[in-house]
This record gives sequence, structure tokens and C-alpha cells, in this order.
Amino acid sequence: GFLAGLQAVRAQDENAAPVATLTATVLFGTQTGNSEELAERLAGALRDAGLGAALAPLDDVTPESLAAAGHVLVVTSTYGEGEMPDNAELFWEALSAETAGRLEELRYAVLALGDSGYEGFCQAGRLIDTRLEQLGATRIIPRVDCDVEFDEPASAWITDIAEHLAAEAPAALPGASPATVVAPAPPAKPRAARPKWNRKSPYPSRLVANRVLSGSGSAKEIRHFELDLGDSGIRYAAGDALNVVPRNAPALVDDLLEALGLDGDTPSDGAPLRERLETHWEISTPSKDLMQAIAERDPGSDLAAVLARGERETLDAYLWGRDALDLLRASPGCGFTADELTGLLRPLQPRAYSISSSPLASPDRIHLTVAAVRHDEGHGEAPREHGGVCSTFLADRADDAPHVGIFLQPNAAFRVPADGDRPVIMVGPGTGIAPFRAFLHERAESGATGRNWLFFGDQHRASDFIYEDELDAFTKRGVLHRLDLAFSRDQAEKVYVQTRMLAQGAQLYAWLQDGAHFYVCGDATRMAKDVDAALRRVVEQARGQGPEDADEYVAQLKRDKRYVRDVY
Ligand code: 2AM
Repeated sequence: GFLAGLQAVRAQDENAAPVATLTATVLFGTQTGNSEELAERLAGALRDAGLGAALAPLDDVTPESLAAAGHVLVVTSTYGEGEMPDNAELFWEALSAETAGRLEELRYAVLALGDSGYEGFCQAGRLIDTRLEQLGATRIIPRVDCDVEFDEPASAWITDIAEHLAAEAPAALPGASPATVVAPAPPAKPRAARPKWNRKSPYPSRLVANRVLSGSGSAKEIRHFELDLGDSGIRYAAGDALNVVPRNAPALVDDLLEALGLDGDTPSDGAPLRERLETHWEISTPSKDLMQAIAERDPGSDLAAVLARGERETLDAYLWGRDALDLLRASPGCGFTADELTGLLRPLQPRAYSISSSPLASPDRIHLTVAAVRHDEGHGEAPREHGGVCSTFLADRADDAPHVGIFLQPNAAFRVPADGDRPVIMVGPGTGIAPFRAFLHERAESGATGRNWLFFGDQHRASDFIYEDELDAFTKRGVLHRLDLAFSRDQAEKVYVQTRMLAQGAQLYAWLQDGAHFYVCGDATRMAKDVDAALRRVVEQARGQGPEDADEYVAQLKRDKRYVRDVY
């Protein structure tokens, strides 16, 4: 496995001249690819410093193998509310076990990625950092916790750790001239080119299709969007996600200015405040800093009372259906100046959506399948529409925008099987169908002969069966072999995708035994957890060897990269 690979890297380094005097193992835990990209950059920086670097996902190593690794550098994101990313789960299970062995010889450092808007900020990195210390390993430099704007702190940490390791590496081998020792080792694999279009410089695309998929009477407004790739040179793969740079609604900006009595023409960072609020700052979801500042200036407010209780659930309940404007209107007279306001806001972030097209069927346009989030809320005043920043931007304003900034977010783990003969099982209710529409097009166009099974569902068949005609056509063409539908509110009893999985357990297990890959996309907090539990039940019932045996079977699916998820 990995350790053999690691040894191979070392052997290669030892035989090669010049010699890398220290080889660090760079491990990443990633959900969306950011940590992996940083890990690659880190490995590159180490090699540039004349050191060796071996790169792998956390799940490819066991804690025991770490003891032999000498120097380990971990780059990990956190997923959901403080959970390990999917490709770090097995590693964490083993590392956190009471039986985990001591790691006295190990030297390590951790770079953590997270989003301070969530509970459990950088929790995965914190846990690994603390646990390694508990097991006796020595921390080389302090952990750095990066927020969504991770580029600068991450780069600084990479420079820092590369300098520390370079200083630690034996100064010279006997008989070798210093010049030889510090010469860079040959990279183990070519470094991935930095994508041309990225967060700092998104491609100015145009929205060329925008239609509602859900029917009248639906509780949701699910839309199909197409973005033109023009001369961008963007090459995507089925399973990738696309980042879209949103703009805030001008009407919301005006309301905010009015609530604070601010003039939109006030200069702010070289542009009128109005424009900066539209394009640069997160003005819907209130930041922690903003809430704190409002509570300080208006200690008698409901918000101040809720914050004083210090309970996450109470705060969440209070914030439900309230945006920053509601909080400011409830505390008139906060009197923030333009500078004070922008100092309290977080930068507006691009939103990532799973791509619903395949480049084989649609090379020049990326399709997205997105629910436009909107609801009217009054809080004692006239109801005002509250909505998702980017989904309503795409639905309402992007058609007229001169351009829509986009950049790719590759998801190398979420791919159709390389072997087209493999069967595929896909679980994607609601907009979770997006990557599976891409997979079906991909498998159809590439002539893959493996069977395809889709579990789809939503509230009502009449209004929510999106892409029904396409799925019918796939069935008729012999591309879609099984379609199991779960419309939860068309009968008295709730029926969910996992209900259908359990009903088809024997078949599902037979597909897995035939080598099927199992994919899940959609809601992480409830659906993906329940689907995971259902998968374990199915395996347990089919094998009849108890829950531990089923857990091990599922763990092996994960190790084999045959159980992968794109959940949010
Ligand atoms: P419900 O809203 O009727 O409960 C897409 O949102 C679909 O996912 C809906 O049909 C919704 O059903 C369903 N859903 C809600 N909770 C779920 C869960 N825990 N597991 C799977 N599906 C769920």
C-alpha cells in the first residue's frame, strides 16, 4: 500500500543524485479539493527547498505507518459542522481509537481549513493536531486555522514549514558538497498546473439558459442554468463543481444603506460604498462580528439577549428567517459608519454547485441544477423576500449581468468508474440529481456498458420530478437500467430514497458484489447520514454477519473508492 509507495519514493530519492536529505509525508483530507491543491503546493515547496515529499490522502495511511514516516505534514479541511472530510474518516477512526500506538518519534505540523460561519471551525485539523500531540509526537510549528479566504495564511504556513524542515535537514552528507545537497530533488510527479481561472481571477462567462424545472405547486423553485465557456479553455469533467461569483441584490443594498442612514456614494476602498456592498461584502448572512457589534450598541435588543445566553440552538432559532438587514432594522440607531460597517462584514464568497452536464455531451456549456432559495419573512413588518445570495442572483439578475464570474472546482474523487463495465448506483434526491445527470450523459456518450441505477425523489411527483423526459429517454436507450423513485408527500407515509434502498436491499447488495460504485449527492445533515445507515443495514441483512461485519464491508468500499459522496 502507501507505505511501500513511500519507501519507493525514498529509495528513488536515495539512489538519485542529488540527494534529498529529508523526506516529508504530506497528507491531505479534502472534501472539495482545496486541501489537496494546497498539499500539492506544499509538496512543490518542499521539493524546491531540496527536500523529498510524498503525497497521499489521509485515508491511505494507517497511524502505525506514520511512526515510520518521520515527518508528517497534514493539510485538512473540515466538513459540515466539525466533521472529518470523507477521505480522512478512516484515518481519524484509527488515530482516535484508544488502542492507537504511541508516536514519540514523529515530527508533524497541521494546516487546517474551515469556515468560521460554521460551528466547529477547523475542527478536523484541531482534532488531528491535538491527538498527534497526545500520542507523543512533536509539533514542528503551530497549527494555522484558515478561514474561507485561505490563500494568504496557507501560503505563509507553507513557507514557514518548508524553511523549518530545510533547516532540520542534515546540512551535508559525508563527502558531498553543500551545493549538491541543496540542489532540488526531482519531483516524484509533475506538479499540476495552477488553473488559469480561479478565485482571484474568475472567467467572465455569460448565462445562456435559465429555466424553471419544477412545476407549479412545488414548494421549491428548481432551475436549470447553462453557462457559456466561450474561449475560456475550461475543460471540466463529469463530477466536478463550478464556482459562481454572485452579486448582492441592489434593492437589498439600498435597504441596508437606508437602515443605517449611509450615503451609497461614500467612497469605500476606491469605489462607491453601494458598489462595494453589491460585489464585495456578504450582506445577507450576518457575521459574528456584526452581531456582536449590534448587541454592544443596543444591549436591550432581542439579539443581545439571545447572544448573552450563549446557546447555539437559541441563536440559530432566532436567526432563522432573519438576515443582517432584519437585525439592523430591529436595532435602529446603531449608527455604523461606512468603515465600521465594512470592518464588520465578511468578504462575499463564490458558491460551488455540482455540475449537471458532461463535457462529452456539452463541451462548451456547463449546466447547473439549482434551487432558488426564497421565502417571505415579515417579523412584524411588511413581508420582504429573503433569499439565497447566489441562487437568486442566477435566477433573477444574471441574465442581464454583463458577465458571470465562474471557475472550476475539480472533484477528482467523484468520477464515473474508469472501467465502463462497472455498474453504478446513484442516490441523488432533489438537486442531488445534478452530478448523476452528468454521469448518465457521460456513460451514454462514452459507450460505457455497465448498468446504471438511480435513486431519486422529492416531495411530489407532479411538480418535482425534474428531468423526467431525459430520464425516460435514458431508460428507452438502455442507459438507465433501474430508476427508483421516492416522492415523500404523495402518500400518508413518508417515503425517502433510503426507504427504496432498503426495499431493494438484496438487489443492491448483488450490484455491490458485482463491483458497483455507490454514489450519494445532496443534503449532508440528514439525507446522507440516513442513506449511509441504510447502506449498512442492506449489507448487514444480505450478509447476516452482524453490524461490525457490515461496517467493515462499507469501510472497504470507501478504501476502494467505490463509496463516494458529494454532500453539502
Ligand atoms: P420531506 O420534505 O417530505 O420530508 C428532497 O428535499 C426530498 O428529501 C424531500 O422529499 C424530503 O422529504 C426528503 N427528505 C427529508 N428528510 C430526509 C432524510 N432524512 N432522508 C432522505 N430524504 C429526506
